[in-house]
Amino acid sequence: MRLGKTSTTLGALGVFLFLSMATAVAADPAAPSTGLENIFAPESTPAKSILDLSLLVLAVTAVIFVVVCTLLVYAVVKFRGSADDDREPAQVYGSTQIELAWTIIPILIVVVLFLATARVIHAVQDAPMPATAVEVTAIGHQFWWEFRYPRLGIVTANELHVPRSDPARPTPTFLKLLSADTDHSFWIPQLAGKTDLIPNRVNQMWMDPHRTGVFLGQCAQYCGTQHAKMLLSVSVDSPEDFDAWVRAQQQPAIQDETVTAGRRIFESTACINCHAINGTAADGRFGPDLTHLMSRRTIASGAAENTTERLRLWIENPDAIKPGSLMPAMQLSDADLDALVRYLETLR
Ligand code: HEC
Ligand SMILES: [Cu+2]
Repeated sequence: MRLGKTSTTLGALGVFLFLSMATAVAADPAAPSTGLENIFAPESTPAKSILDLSLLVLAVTAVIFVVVCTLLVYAVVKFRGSADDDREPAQVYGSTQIELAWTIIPILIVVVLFLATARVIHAVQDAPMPATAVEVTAIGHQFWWEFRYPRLGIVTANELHVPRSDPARPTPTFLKLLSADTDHSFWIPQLAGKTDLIPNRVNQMWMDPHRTGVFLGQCAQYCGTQHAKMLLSVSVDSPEDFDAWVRAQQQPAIQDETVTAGRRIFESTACINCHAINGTAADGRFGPDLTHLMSRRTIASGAAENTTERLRLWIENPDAIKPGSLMPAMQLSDADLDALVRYLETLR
């Protein structure tokens, strides 16, 4: 009787798992992003191939689950004994048929799963790069992302921009993944599989998003204290918007005479050792490029909105927003802070 209870529990668990999977699959892909990215709503070829493969694996294993549970319930009910019956049941040894069946069927299942997986890995990892592809080098830092577009001469941080890829004229984005310090991992669930960024190694990945919008991800490999505040944001733009963004990013920083005071503070303190501002003396590479800081919605890898008040707080004391971040508090006076923020806010 105890066995019977176990299998009822197992059965209920199975039904629960199945229902929760079914509701996840039914989620509306057009629904506004909740910030919780849905692996069941792929928007790019690699993510779609991975989802299709996992649905196949889930289907195969679900069938096995149902068959095993059914046999288990059947056996428990059919062969249950009564309390006063202490005879041994009949013992059966060496049925060639049964031995063959439970050897060959699992081997066939494994071969099918292996072949299907190998096909998807090949299609995703060996996809040739078309001439129209956008090339990006993504570099993981503690605790932010650097994005370089070597062919376009752009350097930016934390908010990746890629063009929508239309099936008629594909413009996929091919990424080279590097690390400046330790292991990080690049994962935008709706766009592509997870790939690590490893020091002294070049990894690759690509995505061809079919829909415009902002897709979120998160560093998926523990890399230090602020690993959890390493948001990845990919803005998929229409081809026109992407071109406009590229042209704006290619400009050197705006020189605004009204904020010279702030600029002087920036250039006479350690800021320039860590940050680059294209067209000025600042060419540090330890922190994010600030040439077009104001084109980003957030600062510090999504840790704060890019507003006057948060920007000021960040420069005054980065730890207030991201404890353990690798930017030091510079002990500036209130007047200097105000002037600096006014300068930074001209960097559109
Ligand atoms: C020792 C190197 C270092 C110095 C000096 C430094 N920073 Fe930073 N800064 C960083 C790092 C590293 C980050 C990224 C922090 C993170 O997101 O974890 C950063 C981030 C920033 C950001 C946010 C950029 C973005 O897009 O997220 C701003 C703005 C900024 N620093 C301004 C300044 C200013 C102004 C100064 C001088 C008062 C300064 N920094 C001095 C290293 C430095
Ligand atoms: Cu990381």
